[in-house]
Amino acid sequence: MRKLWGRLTSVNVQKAVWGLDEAGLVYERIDAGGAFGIVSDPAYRALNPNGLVPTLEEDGFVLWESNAILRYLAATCPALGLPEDPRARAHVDQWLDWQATTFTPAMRDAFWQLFRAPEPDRALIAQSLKNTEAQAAILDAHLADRDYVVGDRFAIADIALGCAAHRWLNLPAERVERPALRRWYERIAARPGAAKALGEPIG
Ligand SMILES: N[C@@H](CCC(=O)N[C@@H](CS)C(=O)NCC(=O)O)C(=O)O
Repeated sequence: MRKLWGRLTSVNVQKAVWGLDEAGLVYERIDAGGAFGIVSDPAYRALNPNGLVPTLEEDGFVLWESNAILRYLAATCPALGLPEDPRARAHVDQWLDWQATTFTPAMRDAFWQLFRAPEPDRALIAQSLKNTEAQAAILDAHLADRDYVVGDRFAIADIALGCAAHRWLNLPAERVERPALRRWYERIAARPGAAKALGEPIG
């Protein structure tokens, strides 16, 4: 039995859902985190001591950290196979790390202030949008002559960055139009495997 814990409004849960759906795996998703609670329950903490989502559970095997979940799915499911070439794999890792350490953190303040703060801090939003524009420009330039983030096939780097781009492109804010980023996002968001992950309002 395979279970995924986490609410669909979490960008990190979206990555895991997209990975599972692309891989064609059967799983039960249990809403957890945010208003659903559960993440502070001792039983959940025993699975994931961080009290965060997502957590994947497969017959006693437990895995947290959304990009680790994506790497695991890619390692075990041919449909999401990692490239064999070590350099191409390294590029997949590079972009996964960049998503987690750079792109998503840059937009965090804007997202929280726009969706969660009772009195949004406009200066914080402006700074976060400015920081994210700089990262979006990097991704846009990278995608200028590519259909996918690494090589010529869809891979987990597209999933991680696709979920981050989904949030970025749907923030209720003004953005610089980035044609290559937009084209790539629309291409991968149209995949059947993305339907559930990207199907909810971002907030
Ligand atoms: N690095 C972790 C971050 C996980 C994380 O921060 N999850 C957020 C949602 S995106 C969370 O669980 N927040 C608390 C909650 O939803 O209750 C990952 O990539 O899985």
